[in-house]
Amino acid sequence: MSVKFLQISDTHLGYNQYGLKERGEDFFDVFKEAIDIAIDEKVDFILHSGDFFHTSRPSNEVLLNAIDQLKRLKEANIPIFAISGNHDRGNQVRDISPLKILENFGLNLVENGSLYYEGIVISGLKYLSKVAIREHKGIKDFLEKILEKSPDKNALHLLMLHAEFEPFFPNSLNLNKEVPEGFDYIGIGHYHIPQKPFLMGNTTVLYAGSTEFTAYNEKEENYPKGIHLINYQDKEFDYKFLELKRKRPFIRINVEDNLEKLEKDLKEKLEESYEISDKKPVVILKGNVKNISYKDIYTLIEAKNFNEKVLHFNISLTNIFETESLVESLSDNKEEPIEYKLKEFLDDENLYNHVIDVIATLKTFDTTDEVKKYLKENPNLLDI
Ligand SMILES: [Mn+2]
Repeated sequence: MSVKFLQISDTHLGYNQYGLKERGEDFFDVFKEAIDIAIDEKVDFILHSGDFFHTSRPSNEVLLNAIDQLKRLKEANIPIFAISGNHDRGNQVRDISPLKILENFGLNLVENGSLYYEGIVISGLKYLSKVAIREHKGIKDFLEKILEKSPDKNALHLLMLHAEFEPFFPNSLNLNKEVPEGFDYIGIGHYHIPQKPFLMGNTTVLYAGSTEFTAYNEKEENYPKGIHLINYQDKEFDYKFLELKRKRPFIRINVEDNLEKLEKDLKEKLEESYEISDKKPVVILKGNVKNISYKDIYTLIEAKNFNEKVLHFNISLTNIFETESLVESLSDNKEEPIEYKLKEFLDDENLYNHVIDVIATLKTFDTTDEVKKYLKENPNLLDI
């Protein structure tokens, strides 16, 4: 038997990152590119391992655009099988997964069970809450039941999962212990950096990754975004990673106490970016500085018209001087600064650090108008 399919995951349709419609369009651009590839390659089907939508309440426009892409697949006779991820499963009490709507337009939802398609058993387990996982001491019993009910024990068994596994998520499930023998292939969503497939016993495992940046950090920046073309022939999985070209370029620059250097770095990186993509990049500026402020950077951006060449600036500065003065005031404890007061009622250390960062950022502006402008350009400042 031979079969050819596309493994995709974490498309997060409808995510207007940074509050920008353009970012929402980017997520659709790469999704369309994936569908183009499926059609060009004449694959037998697509597996989607969760987080199809960014939220469980996508807008009508997002639903309509998703349905348009499903129509293209239907016309090309390519079925798509999917599970819900943590982003789009709905909270079960208040509402159902929006993928249930797409079932009426040809999407095959495999939430906790199997479908039998042309001699292949395609199984899926949607994202489960931490409570459900604790109650069942993992996901193994779900997977064992799926296998028990398999319509054809000798068929090729493909599985989709969307869950947290070691080592990508600390203190999470151990894939080796959770998966019973009997699945030939597992496509896993949730972890956003695409990995190469590996063998676990007789099972081929692939962490698919996301198709666009939902978060941008040092860990993700050096990895491409893409999808996976899988060819199963003579009992072996042959594999090809296909990079998606329509993704938005991201640039990261380390900010030092030198505005001239920043200008030079920015110019260089923008030129490089325009060589690989006609999309204006998102620019991440980060640094530990003493003598320059957000305001200085915004003044530079405006004076040199960088706004015209960049989709969005995401700036985050840590001010060495501010941190030092905070430590001093904490130790002598003469008057209680707001940071000290906050510690009394913010138990969570991450939350505390986040709030302190926000305050430090806002302190560098002189007027409310400046703060408003900054918040408009960096709406994710308050994301927790
Ligand atoms: Mn995701």
